[in-house]
Amino acid sequence: MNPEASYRFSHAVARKPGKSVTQGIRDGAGPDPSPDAFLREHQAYVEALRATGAEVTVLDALEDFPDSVFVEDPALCVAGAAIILRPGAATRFGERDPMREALATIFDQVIDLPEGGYVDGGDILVTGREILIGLSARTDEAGVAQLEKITAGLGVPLRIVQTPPEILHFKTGCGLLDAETIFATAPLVRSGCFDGYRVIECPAGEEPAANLIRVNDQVFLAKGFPRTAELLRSQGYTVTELSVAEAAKLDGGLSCMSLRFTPGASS
Ligand code: CIR
Repeated sequence: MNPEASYRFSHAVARKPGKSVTQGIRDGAGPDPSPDAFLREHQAYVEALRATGAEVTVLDALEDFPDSVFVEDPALCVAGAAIILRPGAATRFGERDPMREALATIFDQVIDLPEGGYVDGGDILVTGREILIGLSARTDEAGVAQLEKITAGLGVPLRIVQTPPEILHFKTGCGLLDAETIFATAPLVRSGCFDGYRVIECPAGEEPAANLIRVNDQVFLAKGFPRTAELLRSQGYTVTELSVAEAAKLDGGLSCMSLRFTPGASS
């Protein structure tokens, strides 16, 4: 693998939130997000992605799919190919068809995850040396077995880990800072799944900050986590803080709202 391909991207894809975002899935009975406020947050997110130098495609809202703003879950773009996943939530399964259509205009190689299981993109962390995938309520062993066949063909090693049961997705609790450095919550650090990497632990009490993303020279961090911002800046990272208050009402965050990739780049 080219280690830098894990955080240097020429392109990104996002999808506008629709009015139906109020119907999005959430754990518990929290408040609905405001569609207008969500749209404003999304616009700021897209602008920040563009400011990193990436070419960003913003797809139209899909009112039939309230969670479709979280484009990370129905696809994985890696090693120059797009893989259409099989989201594990029934109301999200249909997001794969419009995502396939969109990615087919960008990628020469679009591969469907075969039937037999489920995988959400939120459970996948691509590092500079491998794909880490967390088994969760959305991602099962059968889905991972199918994915492994595809990623092996692309020349990218895949390692299975466990998403802690208290979080939705593996990346709810971690994010990549550079090819060799992972930012993660204490339970994930303690699990040992990042042994061999340089790890920066999320300050206690700021756990939602763990869903950060590195895009080219920037680290995007959720707004409202001052100790994390200071820690990362002290380690030399260039940090841009973005509000994800509306996405958070649906258990979403920074990684979920874009697919980031370089089309045609091999592993
Ligand atoms: C869901 O439950 O599927 C959405 N409400 C949130 C998805 C967040 N996606 C992500 O963490 N990759």
